[in-house]
Amino acid sequence: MKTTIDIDSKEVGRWIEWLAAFGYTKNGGVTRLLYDENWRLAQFSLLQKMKECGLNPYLDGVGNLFGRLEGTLQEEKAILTGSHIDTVIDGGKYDGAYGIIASLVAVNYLKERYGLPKKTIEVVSLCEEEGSRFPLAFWGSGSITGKFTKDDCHELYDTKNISFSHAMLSMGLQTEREQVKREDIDCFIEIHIEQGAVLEKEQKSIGIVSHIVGQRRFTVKVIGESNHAGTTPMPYRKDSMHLAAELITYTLNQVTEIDSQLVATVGKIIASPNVPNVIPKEVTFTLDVRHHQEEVLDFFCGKIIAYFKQKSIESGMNVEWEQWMDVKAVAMDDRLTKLAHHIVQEMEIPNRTMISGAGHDAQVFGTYCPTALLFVPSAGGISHSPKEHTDLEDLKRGIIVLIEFLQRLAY
Ligand code: HGY
Ligand code: MN
Ligand code: MN
Repeated sequence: MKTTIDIDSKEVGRWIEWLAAFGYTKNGGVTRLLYDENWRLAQFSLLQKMKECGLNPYLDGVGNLFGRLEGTLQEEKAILTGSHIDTVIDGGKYDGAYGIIASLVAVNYLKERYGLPKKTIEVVSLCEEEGSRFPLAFWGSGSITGKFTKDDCHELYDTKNISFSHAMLSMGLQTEREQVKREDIDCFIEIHIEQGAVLEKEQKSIGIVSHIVGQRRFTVKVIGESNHAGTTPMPYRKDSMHLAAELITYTLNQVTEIDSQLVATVGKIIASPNVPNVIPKEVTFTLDVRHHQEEVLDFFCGKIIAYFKQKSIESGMNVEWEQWMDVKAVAMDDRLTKLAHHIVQEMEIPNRTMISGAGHDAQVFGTYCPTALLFVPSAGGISHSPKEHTDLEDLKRGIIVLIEFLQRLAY
């Protein structure tokens, strides 16, 4: 790699471990859910770190944390760089967290080496991206860009029946808050682990994302009749688990029939009353569907919903579905992507352009302001798992590219 920039990769590793400690699980994963105690400790500890890095930290009305480095030109717009602080349940140390740490290390390096930028830079720790606690994802970036307003978070409950509003209030944040939508974002730059195996397989160190796939999420509820597991003959049952299994099997089998790049996942399933000797009254499952073309998503979702309706009539059981996410496939900004490509070529870093199969805050910002998304490799392509890992040298290389990127944009 050709560059005069150097940072201490061990220091980056210490930052990763430090942030992972907020929500460490017994098998080495991380669980840090929107507004939970680990989230609160992480966000307020990051606020302290931003202060130590000489940034002006502040929280907005939904808990997004910003660290501002004022530009000398005193322009209205700011360059935003960062990622999300929340995780999936028992996730990895790097998803989201790396992007925040990389941005903090990069802006701190630039300030130490070049002083104040011409353009204001803000490091952001976005409050929520995963949709792990409540049936709503991209709450942080969605609030900044106006995709979401306070009305979108009412009547949402987590699995412990705690309401979104109550969780926000317990953080000292007001649900009836002033709008947090911002009009002063110049561009958004995110660096993130790939969460796939392409870079590792092709021995590339940096991925430059051209597009992020569109993503739809549903909650499907099958309503049958609970009854005795021993005394109810099979023909007399309205077994919601049996029907749910049919719907799930059909849905997942349809995917490869329709398009090789379509993916669908049933990641969560809850039976009620959820005991071994009772035929379940209700089974609720989630469905996550992704593709980079909206028309493929339209066709697939239309097909499976028609099947749900048909099976509901045949079985005499109710099948209800609610779509609670619809994030469009988004192209990243051409000018920023070209600049990123120019930088990695100049530095002679092995790189490739690619589509992101994972969703990112960059796809929400991408419909709102010029946005770029960079990847570093994921070991074995594993993510959303305690086994998630990226080598220190890859983490360091990503930060060096981010430093150069921000330097070109802001100084
Ligand atoms: O689900 C995703 O693709 C992202 O990690 N939130
Ligand atoms: Mn994730
Ligand atoms: Mn992520």
